[in-house]
Amino acid sequence: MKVIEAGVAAPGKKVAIAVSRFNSFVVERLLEGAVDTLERIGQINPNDITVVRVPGAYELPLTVQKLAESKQYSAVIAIGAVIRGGTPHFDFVAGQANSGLAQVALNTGVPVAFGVITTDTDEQAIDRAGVKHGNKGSEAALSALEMINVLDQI
Ligand code: INI
Repeated sequence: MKVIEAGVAAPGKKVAIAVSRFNSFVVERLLEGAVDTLERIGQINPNDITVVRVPGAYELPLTVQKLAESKQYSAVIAIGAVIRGGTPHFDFVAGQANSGLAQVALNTGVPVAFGVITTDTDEQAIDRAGVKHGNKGSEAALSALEMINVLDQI
């Protein structure tokens, strides 16, 4: 039996992070988690990390698509926070971010890590940005690193 699996060190690789400004109080913590994981665990050189800021999670799929199509990056990480308000707007933004990002990965063949949290409350968002439930930006970065190495082997 041949099993393909990979570690998470990827020195020498270039990674892009698309990050939304909306809900910056939590998104900045997710970004910090992602960068820390890329550098400390992935051994990615800080100069090989490109951060692109966009208005909101709705803008992430197009931005990530452009980054992936540039073929300059081994993986792209999307980071954002969609927090439910009292209107259906949440569902449109969260749905577009989710399906749009999945589509980009399939269409370009470049791994796209999903670091967009969708929560009902600010507190749940904070808990996922380095408080009670880890840091989803860091988890997305770990997944990007592993996918870079897995896809390299296939
Ligand atoms: N964008 C977010 O990233 N998170 C949200 O919670 C959010 N809400 O709830 O409205 C949000 N809206 C803005 C949206 O992403 C676009 O930037 C905007 O609609 C302009 O295209």
